[in-house]
Amino acid sequence: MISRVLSAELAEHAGKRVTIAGWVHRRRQLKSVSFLVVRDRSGLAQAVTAHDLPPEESVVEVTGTVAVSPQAPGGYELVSPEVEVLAEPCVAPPFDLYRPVVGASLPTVLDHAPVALRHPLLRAPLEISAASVAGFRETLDRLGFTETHTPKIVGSATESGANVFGIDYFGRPAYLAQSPQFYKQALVGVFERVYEVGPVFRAEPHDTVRHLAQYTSLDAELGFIRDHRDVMAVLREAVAGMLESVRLRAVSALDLLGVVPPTVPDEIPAIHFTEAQRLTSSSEPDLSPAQERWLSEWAEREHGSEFLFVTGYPMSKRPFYTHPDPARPGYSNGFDLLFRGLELVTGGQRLHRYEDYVRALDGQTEAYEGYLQAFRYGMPPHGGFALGLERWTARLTGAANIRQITAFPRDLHRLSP
Ligand code: AMO
Repeated sequence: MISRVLSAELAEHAGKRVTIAGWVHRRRQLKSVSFLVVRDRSGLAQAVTAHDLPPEESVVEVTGTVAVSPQAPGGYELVSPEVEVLAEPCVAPPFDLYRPVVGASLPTVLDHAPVALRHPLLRAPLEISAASVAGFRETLDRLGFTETHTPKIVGSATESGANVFGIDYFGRPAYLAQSPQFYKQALVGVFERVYEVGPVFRAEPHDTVRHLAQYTSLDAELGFIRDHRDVMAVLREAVAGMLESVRLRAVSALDLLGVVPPTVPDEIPAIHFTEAQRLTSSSEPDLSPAQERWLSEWAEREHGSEFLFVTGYPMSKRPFYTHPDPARPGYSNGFDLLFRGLELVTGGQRLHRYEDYVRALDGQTEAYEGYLQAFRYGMPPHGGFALGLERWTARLTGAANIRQITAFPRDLHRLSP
């Protein structure tokens, strides 16, 4: 009986006749014999035949007998194959997908993303990204969090009015959500612990290697905390779970990219903002990208950690919902997590009493009435964080530009494909 198998499973079917399905990754026609390498979701498989072969990226089903072949990918190949072509490409890919390097510039890759991403080296970071999200979900599920889905079309800006996309909503002004911030807080009033994995939108006017106009935010929010340190502890678990999942689920992607995931210390080193200022000889109320890089190197040197928490950012630099540090006027219970020189996460404790919000908004509450309902009806001390998935994957895989590891990036210039 003929059964459909994956290319990675050939060894289990030695001597049998099986069918694999995928794309023609590479064909090599020699004088008397031809090699056909088929790519499917599990990897590559080779078939050997005397016949002509369809061009690269043809979609094929190949039925053949599994035979040992030390030179073939995985050590097995299909002999005496019958090749059925399910679809033929109209044009050749813009660069060879079978070469062990990506032979094209980033703009060429992005312009041809639907086919370029089939290159194993460009696909691998997306596998790492998927495994990371699976680990994030797994960890927060285990810790009693509920996954939620909140609106991406909203009536007011959540983070700052500056980089928000305005849209026309049935004749009324509306915005694309810059974060699920207000909704995740409201849902703490329902579930105590929530998380969300979803797109967020930032009208970033800057063309940088770490900003996108749409990115994937891994958000969490939890109630009944003492202060921001309880949030940091959950974040440490989430990051450890993401790395564990990558190690388990993305083995071949890690191998292909030559990436060894870092370990997370049991306790991630943490320094107060004022200490960060002292270390970088700065008196600025925020950290520059160069200072973040320097601090990361310092953490690696002093603490052997690729992760570093900076806590207690000045209140003036955090959004209005941030809880102040009761012990240090002017400073907040907000934190950032730096990873390999880059801000990966922002989080903190939030205000939870209605009157504190009225004060923080200087009484200008009209635009926020929907949000403030939660606090009118009683909210526990709570806090949360948001981790930028693309920044995470870029840092993990060593990609210099966030666009390299984003399937169809949106930025200042790019709206298609
Ligand atoms: P913040 O605005 O700092 O915080 O965003 C959280 C994290 O999202 C990532 N990030 C980005 N990634 C790609 N392109 C961008 N344009 C971009 N902007 C931000 C970063 C950043 O650390 N509501 C708060 C979070 C919270 O307190 O829970 C917020 O959105 O990795």
